[in-house]
Parts: sequence; C-alpha cells; structure tokens
Amino acid sequence: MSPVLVNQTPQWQALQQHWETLRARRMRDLFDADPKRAATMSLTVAGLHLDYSKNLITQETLDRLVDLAEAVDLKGWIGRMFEGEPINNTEDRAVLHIALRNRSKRPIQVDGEDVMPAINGVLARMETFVGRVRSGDWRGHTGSRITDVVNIGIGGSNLGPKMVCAALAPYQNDSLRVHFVSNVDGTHLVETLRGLNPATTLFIVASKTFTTQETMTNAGSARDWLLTALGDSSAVARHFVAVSTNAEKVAAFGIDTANMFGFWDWVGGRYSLWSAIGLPIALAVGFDRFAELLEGAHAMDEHFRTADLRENMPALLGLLGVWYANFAGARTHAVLPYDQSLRYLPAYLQQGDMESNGKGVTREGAAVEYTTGPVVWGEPGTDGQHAFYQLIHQGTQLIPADFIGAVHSHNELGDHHPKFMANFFAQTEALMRGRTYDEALTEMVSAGMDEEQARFLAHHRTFPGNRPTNSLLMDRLTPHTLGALIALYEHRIFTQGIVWGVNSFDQWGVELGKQLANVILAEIQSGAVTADHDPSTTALLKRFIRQRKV
Ligand code: G6Q
Repeated sequence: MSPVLVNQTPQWQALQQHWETLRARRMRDLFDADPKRAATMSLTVAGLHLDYSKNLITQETLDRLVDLAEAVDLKGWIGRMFEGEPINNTEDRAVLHIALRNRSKRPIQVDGEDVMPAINGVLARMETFVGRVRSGDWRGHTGSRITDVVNIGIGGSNLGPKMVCAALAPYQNDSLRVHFVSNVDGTHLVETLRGLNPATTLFIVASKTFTTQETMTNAGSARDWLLTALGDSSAVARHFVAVSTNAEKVAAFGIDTANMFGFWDWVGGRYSLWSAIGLPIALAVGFDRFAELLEGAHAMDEHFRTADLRENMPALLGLLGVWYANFAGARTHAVLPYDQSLRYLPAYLQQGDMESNGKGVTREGAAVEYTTGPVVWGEPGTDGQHAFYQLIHQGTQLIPADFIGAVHSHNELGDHHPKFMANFFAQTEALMRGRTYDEALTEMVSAGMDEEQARFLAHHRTFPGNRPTNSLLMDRLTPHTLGALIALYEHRIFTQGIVWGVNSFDQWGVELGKQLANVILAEIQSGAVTADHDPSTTALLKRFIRQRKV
C-alpha cells in the first residue's frame, strides 16, 4: 500500500487551519505580546546564531510543524541517512556526504563495510598532494612551480568549490591562484586561460562520471592548449590531475591514475565539495583549513542528528520553509548574504535546493498534490537593496528571506562594516514592522508637507510589513563557520524533502535536455536537420546552420 500523501495527514490539515487563524496577525503585535519572543526564537549552533523570531509564527505553529515532522518520521529518516541506508531509492544508493566530514571515530557502514578508512585514505592523499603543490615541491613539465590551478568541472563539480574558494579568499595567498571553468561556451576557457602560463598551470578535471560533455570538451581543449605550448605529451602527467569515480575513463584521457583522487557513488554531485571535489579548496587555503571546513560541517551534522526537533536548527529552517511554501503560498526563497565573499552562495544553494527538491512525484512515484521546492535566488546585500528589495518590501508576493552576516569582517576598512551591517539589521526590521498609512502620513505632515500631497503619497509610502526573515549571524566567516553554514542548508533541504516525500538525491530532470542535445549536435555537425522536431525547433536549427555557413 502506498503511503498517504503528506497533505492528507491530520497534521497538515491542522496547519492549514492554523494558517487561517494566523494570516491576519501582525508580527509587531506578536512581539508586543511576548517580550521574550526574540530570546525564545533564537539558538546558536556551531558558531552560527539564528534568530527566527521575525517569522509569522507562534509557539503553536512550531508545535504543529514539529507534529508534521514527526508524522513523516523525520527523525527516522535522519537516522537512516546517517546509518548509510540506500535512501536515494531511484538510484539505490546511500547518501553519505555526512561521512566525508565525519571527524569522529564513529564507523559508517555501507553494505556492511565501514567507509571511513577509504575516506580518510583519500583525504591523506589530498593532504600530501596539496602540501607538495603549495610548497613548490610539485613541479610542472619544465621544472617551474605551479602558480595557477584551473578546475574544470560543472554543476556539483564546480559550484561548491567555486563558492567556498571565494568565501575563503581571506585565507588565500597570492602564490597560488585558483580558477574555475564550467561552461562549454569556449569563451569561459579562453578568457580564463588568457594570461596564464602553461608551464605553471595545473588542471584539475573534476567529474564524477568523467563523461560530462561540457567538462570533457573543456578538458580536451585545455590539454591541446598545454601541448601546443609545451610540445610533449608527457607534460600531461605533470599538469593534469583528475577527481572522479571512473578510473578507466581517467586513464583513457591520458591522466595517470596515480594522480586521480577518487570518491564514491554515494556522494551526490551537489553534496560533493567535502570529497576530493574539494581539492581546489584545499589547494587554495591549505589542507588544515579544508579540514576546519569539514569540522564545521561535522559539528552541524552532529547537531542535526541528535538535537530535539524543537531545538534543531536545520529542521526548524526546513519546517519554516514548508510553512511558507505550503500554507502561506510562497513560491520563492531569497538568500541574502551580507558578505561579499559569499556572493556565490545563492547560486550554490540554487542547485542544492532546486535540483534536490524540484520534484513532482514522491519517492514511490505518486504525483504530489502540493508545492515542493521553491525557486531559490538572491544576491549579496547591499547590492540587492538597490535592485530588487522593492518587490520584497512592497510587491504582491510573499518572499521569505534569509539574511546572513558576520560581526567581524576580514576587511575592516574604516566604517564600512558598521554601515554594511546597519543595513542588514535595518532591512530585517523594516520587513517585519513595515510602516502603516498613518505612520507614513504623520511623518510627512510633521516634516512640513502639504496635507493633501501627504495623503496621496502616504499610499505609496506605506509598507505592509509582516515579511518573514531569518537572521543568521556569525562572529566571522571562517572555514569552520562556513562548513557549518553549508551543512545547515544541506539539512534544511533534507528536512523539506522528507516532509514532501520526494527523493532529494536524484536529478532525472536534467536528462531529457542532455539526450536531445546529442541528437541536435549531430544534426548541426552534419548540416542536415533530420530528426522529428517541433516546427519551431526545426526552423531555428535550419536558420542556425544556414547562418553559420555564411
Ligand atoms: C549534482 C548533479 C550534477 C553533476 C554534474 C557534473 O548533484 O549530479 O550537477 O554534478 O552534472 O557531473 P560530473 O561530476 O559527473 O561531471
């Protein structure tokens, strides 16, 4: 018998009724009614302080959301993930990114075998390699030390390391620069390689499958670039390393498998920065810092695994997302880092969240009858304030937002950081409080404005408020707090996937386009459109082929 869809449970229906009673309430009033609200709706875990009091919730909402989490056996599913059960049911795989950063001595078994010795073995090889490259012991083909590392990978083999390298830029020195090439658009590779010296450049070809079209095309062109300059195919061994699960294909490309760092099929691409896919991170900031990143994530893992749901930061954030998506009608979720070095975090989480929970059927294949993963988007403050915050404040959609910032900047320049963070706090306050018509009117009249004009403008200067935000504050963005922050979002995604009953760990939705692209590529290369396309695609293809001939 198929399990009941979550929207048919009494806990879901109770939340629906609860929303009807809460939707007309004002957060301002909730704060007035409970002086301890900010304190009771805050918690600190692994160096991250979360204040979730500026949400349209009461203690009853939290009780009911936790009831829902219990109804779907969230705790049981967390246990199953940590125990290495094959919870990715469409690919029959365990989901063990948590093992990659398991800094405890706890064994983790997959099919009766402890995976920790293999994980620690790869980490040890990474440490040695990183030490050699950073110290200058590893030399290029001509005997020069490596000055530039180019990671060639896409999706999960790109976004995580790229995001983390930017976030940890303050921990890098100038002697080894790390670059990322992902797009098969030749511009990406050409512009990255411009100015680089082949004799001092090391490529990491990062691909779990080692078959991904974009990555293999870029890797082939990078190899040509190197060999054109160095003129000796044996140079590949000193300038190319691979991160993959596919030794055969790595060898076929010409990379010595002694220079291959492996991982396992139970590491999903978008959850893989903790594996050897994190090699560019370790090269950029040193292995010890990479280990601190793993430790921060492990601290969040232990919290997620053991804390009561009512005090469980990732579970609470996940449940709040469910509250807005399924009961308040939100369709998007904004991630707003007040930290320039977290500029790639929204893009990273876009993949993490949307590829994981952008699903329309349950684990058992039944169509869902409710909203699943939201559109995730965002930009760092304060740029976003001068662009799209207007819509968050006064638009017609409800957009829950996460504000993320640090008490101390790595670049304390004059009063930049106080100004920056003043904006963070001001925005969350303004979104929560809003400004009533009367408040807007009084403000303008007291400033001396003509009353008729003030009455007109007050409509435009009214802010509805009641716009929900979470505030995440850390002391400083360190490898440890960053690790905890990423793990927090991973487990938030997990929580929501469990509530919605979807498999968060497959990505069948990316297949169809890939298949069609292969058919179309053959047509472009042969110059003849022969497949049975729709009329629009046929016309576009013919136009493209014709114009390329001119
Ligand atoms: C992530 C996805 C996907 C994957 C890329 C790259 O979860 O699986 O983004 O990471 O398609 O795949 P390869 O690492 O195999 O090249």
